Amino acid sequence: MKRGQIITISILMAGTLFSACQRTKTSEPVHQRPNIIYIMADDHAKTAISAYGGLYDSLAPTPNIDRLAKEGMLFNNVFCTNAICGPSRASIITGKYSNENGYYKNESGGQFNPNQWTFPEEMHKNGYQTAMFGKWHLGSVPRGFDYFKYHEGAGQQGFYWNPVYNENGKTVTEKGYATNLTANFALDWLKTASKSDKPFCMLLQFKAPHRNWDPDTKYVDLWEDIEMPYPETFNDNYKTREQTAGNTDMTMDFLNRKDMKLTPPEGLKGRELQKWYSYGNKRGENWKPKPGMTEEESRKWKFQVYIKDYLACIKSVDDNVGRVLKYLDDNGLAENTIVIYTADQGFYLGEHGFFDKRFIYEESLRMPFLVRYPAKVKAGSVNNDIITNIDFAPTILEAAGMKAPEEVQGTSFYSNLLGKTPADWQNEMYYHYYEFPFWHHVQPHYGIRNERYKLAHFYYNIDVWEFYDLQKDPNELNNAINAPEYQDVIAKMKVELSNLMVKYKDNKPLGEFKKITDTDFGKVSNFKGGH
Ligand code: SGN
Ligand code: CA
Repeated sequence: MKRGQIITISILMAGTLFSACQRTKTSEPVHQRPNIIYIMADDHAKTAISAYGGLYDSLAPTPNIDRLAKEGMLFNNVFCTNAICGPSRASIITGKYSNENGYYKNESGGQFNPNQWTFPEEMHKNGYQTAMFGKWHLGSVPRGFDYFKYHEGAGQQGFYWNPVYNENGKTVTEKGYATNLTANFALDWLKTASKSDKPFCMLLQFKAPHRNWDPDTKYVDLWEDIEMPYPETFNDNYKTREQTAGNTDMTMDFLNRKDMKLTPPEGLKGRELQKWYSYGNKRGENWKPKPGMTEEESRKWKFQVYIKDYLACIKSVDDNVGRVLKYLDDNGLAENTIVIYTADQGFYLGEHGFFDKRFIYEESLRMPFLVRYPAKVKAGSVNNDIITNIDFAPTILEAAGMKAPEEVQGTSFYSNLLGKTPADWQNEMYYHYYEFPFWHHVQPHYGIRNERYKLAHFYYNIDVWEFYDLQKDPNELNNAINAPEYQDVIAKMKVELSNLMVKYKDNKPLGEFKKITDTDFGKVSNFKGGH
């Protein structure tokens, strides 16, 4: 070894010792705290990630997202507590149910109360550099971020093309495709953040693959000559579920002309044009793409356009996840950076004849969840524990050496992530959905799901209980609420459901729940931070 090298190494060692002694209020030495990259897509069903397998895994693979499973842990049973955008996001950052964080609905759901505890703000207070990119959709000015750039327009849904962002309070219009742009901004921030001594926590929240499923130009015709396979329950007749699954506005019949990328007649402008595009949204507007088509041909045609555009949007999300992973690889950051990939809820890809989400049924209840953390998480591992979106905040904090305050309702699954599930880990979860009738006419309901069974009460202007044995009926086609063989289990689960409602402080009279559905809390776009 040359003299110069010895000196360099001595300096480096001294630096390491120095930073090891530098401690924050938290238990971990500064230099050991991991970076966090929390990636969340909008409406990305687990069935559209090839690591989870399924109908489209070879036709539309997601190699970059799959890397997280190969190099980290894949979670099979992560559930959303209120399967709709804003409320799920509010639950994720607060670690609380909608009834505790006050954010129940999207439509007339009001503004997220920014004066409450959130995990990004906690990380910021404890020395993390923090940033958020993409979809925010909470109508409030984001707090606890050094930098943010979120979608404005269309009630904070944002636009796929030439999107408008709110960059630290300033409105800016950018040229290009939203998924690529959002990742560009995130990577730009990372370049600076990763040079600092402080760890970083970045929320990268893609708008895609949300409705109206507008793919990047290069992916528009990817599967032109292929007929995509249909899910088993595409032709569900809703028997035993007539008033719930059988009475929605989310079947193929409700896909509108804009979703189907039809070209409007020339000369239509403004409101008239919007009206033309949104035709299909309302009951009685079911249209056929070609004269003479049967109902079935029409439904199938719409499904093909829908699923191809949806999967094509995901191609761009996957590409950009790849860019982020490459950045970490190229800069020696992979080992100590926790990368999470998830979505705000699940989604129907034709199951039960649906698109959209909202129901406690499996396809919308389930969230994809993959975590890579090479320093501590075993590559290629799989976890089957029951976890919900209120558990994310305490987990991320624990990974960063912090503890969530008592008021947080979720439980950290950090130990589960390290491969050691606590013996007393939760074996059931609680669900509550409120928005009705707009959009999609899904009855408000609450329920419980455990490892085998699911029980739900749909209560707004009907009084319907449903019960499913997921082992015998994984597709939830047979509401077995009246089946004699299940009466003992149902009675027991009703008690467990009441206990969960008490535990999560949601044990209120039905009238109060209905009031929440009926209350107009205001439009996201009407608030400062909304637009
Ligand atoms: C929009 C969509 C709905 C969708 C909601 C909620 N209609 O209003 O289909 O259910 O968003 O989505 S659209 O014609 O405007 O696309 S969420 O992801 O924000 O919960
Ligand atoms: Ca969503």
